Order: sequence, then structure tokens, then C-alpha cells
Amino acid sequence: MEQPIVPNLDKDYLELEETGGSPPAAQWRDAPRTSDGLAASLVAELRSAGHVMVENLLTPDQVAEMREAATAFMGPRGRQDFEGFNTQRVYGVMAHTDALDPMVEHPLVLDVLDHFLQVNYLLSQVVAINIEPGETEQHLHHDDLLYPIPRPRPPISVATMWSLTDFTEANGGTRFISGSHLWDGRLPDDDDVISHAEMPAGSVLFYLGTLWHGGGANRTDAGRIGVTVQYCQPWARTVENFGLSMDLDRVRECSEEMQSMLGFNIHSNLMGYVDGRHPARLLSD
Ligand SMILES: O=C(O)CCC(=O)C(=O)O
Repeated sequence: MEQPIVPNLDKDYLELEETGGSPPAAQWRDAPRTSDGLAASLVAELRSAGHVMVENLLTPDQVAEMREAATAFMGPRGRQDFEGFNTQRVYGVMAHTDALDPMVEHPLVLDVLDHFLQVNYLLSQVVAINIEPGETEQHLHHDDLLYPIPRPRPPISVATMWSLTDFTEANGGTRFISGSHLWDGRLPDDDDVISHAEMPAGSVLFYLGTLWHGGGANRTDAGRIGVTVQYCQPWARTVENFGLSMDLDRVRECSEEMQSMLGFNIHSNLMGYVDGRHPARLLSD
């Protein structure tokens, strides 16, 4: 069968042409963004274990600035067990502040994501989470539960969890079951070995959307603050509706790549249009 031709809105942001069209553009990025080879080893580990950690990716100054920005917007405690009755969250982080942009578009992160998600991938959600003293364990889940497609399968989303305080087993460092990204539809049971993300402030844990994980219990007397930044395939629905939550002036200040991740781009030449036109037109008109 001949490849179906779809209209192309990408060329110089032209209007939809009645006669024009082209096959969808390339689906994977081929050039790495970083040059030290670290991304390749992280990708290999992420593929085999479903998670991988990089310590001290942020400087202490960045950690302090980001923690201050995130805590300024901390909301009330959770509304149900999943959010945590002793946990504060900041939803809509991107709309509130640009202080966390450097973690969202960190070149090492994007370099790793390029191996799991097709070009034009999207930011799915950014949530800052303060697990307070006395919080109990969040139940285990995997982020791709939102996509009702049978497992085993490649992930549709990939998450990062950035530590803005030290993460320990005692203060609620993210729990996860190594290798569970490869499971079929089975659920965790008491025999599964649960690991904890223990990492200094300024570090990042990557985990695939198919990895079973959850927040830990906090048995210390200080909060555990982290930011989860999640990304998904360009053809999947995002958890957070950035198109509605972001002020256009804020989006205009973002890099072109960030604008694309926020949905101000199209995929397969057509998905994501606004009134039949490229959505980036909203930023320039
Ligand atoms: O806070 C954590 O460590 C994990 C949180 C999480 O997985 C979630 O809220 O979906």
C-alpha cells in the first residue's frame, strides 16, 4: 500500500493547502545533544532496569533557587490517599514560575528521552511534591496506567524525579520495583523487592512510564521536596493541559524546544493544529 499523504502545516507555518501534502516527518532524532557518552550509558541502564539515577546534576545555587520557587507555590495537603494527606503539591508549576525550566529542558534529560520518545515529544506534567513528616507510603502505580494499552510494551511516557532536598529511605525517597517495566499485566505483591531512591539534593531519577513506583513514607522531622517532570509520546494525551494553563506571554519567553514540548508544535504534519493552522502562529500573530 502506498504511504498515505497527510496535509502539511509545517512548512513556514503555511495555511492548510487543499492540494499540498507530504508524508509524516521523521519520527526519531538522530543527533545526540551531549557529547560525553553519559546519555548512552543511562539509556542502556534505563532499558534494562527501568530506572537510573544521576547524582548532583544541579549546582547548590540552582537547587536553592528552584526549591525557593517551588515552595512559594506549595498548595494545601492532598485531597485523597494518592496525593497524600500529609503531602503538599504544586500543580501548574510551569504556569507559576520559569525557575524550573532548566531542569525541564536539561540537555542530558532530553538526550536520554530522544531514545524512548519520538521527535516532537510533549511535556506531560510538572509537579513539585513536598512529602511531609508523618506521611505514609503512596500506593505503587505506573504512570502509563493512564494509557489503557496492554503490557508488556514500550513506555508511552518517561518520568524524571528531581531531588530538591536529599532523598533517603527514611524521608520518603521514591520507591520502585526494579525491572517491573517489563512486566505484563501483573500487579506488585509482597514478594517483590522494593528499592528507594537515595540521592543528594540536585540529583535526578529517570524512570519509564511502565515502572511500578510510588512516594515513600516520611519518618523524619523534615519535608522531602522533589519535582517530577514527565514527558510523553507526541501522539499521546498529556496529563496536564498546558494549552489551557499557560499564559501565551509566558510561552513566548520559552525556548523553541520548550514551546514544542508545551504543545505549540504539530506532529505528523497535522496533529495539534489550531483552526487548521500551526499552533506556533498563536505566539507570533
Ligand atoms: O513523590 C514521589 O516520590 C513519587 C510521586 C508519584 O509517583 C506520583 O505522585 O505520581
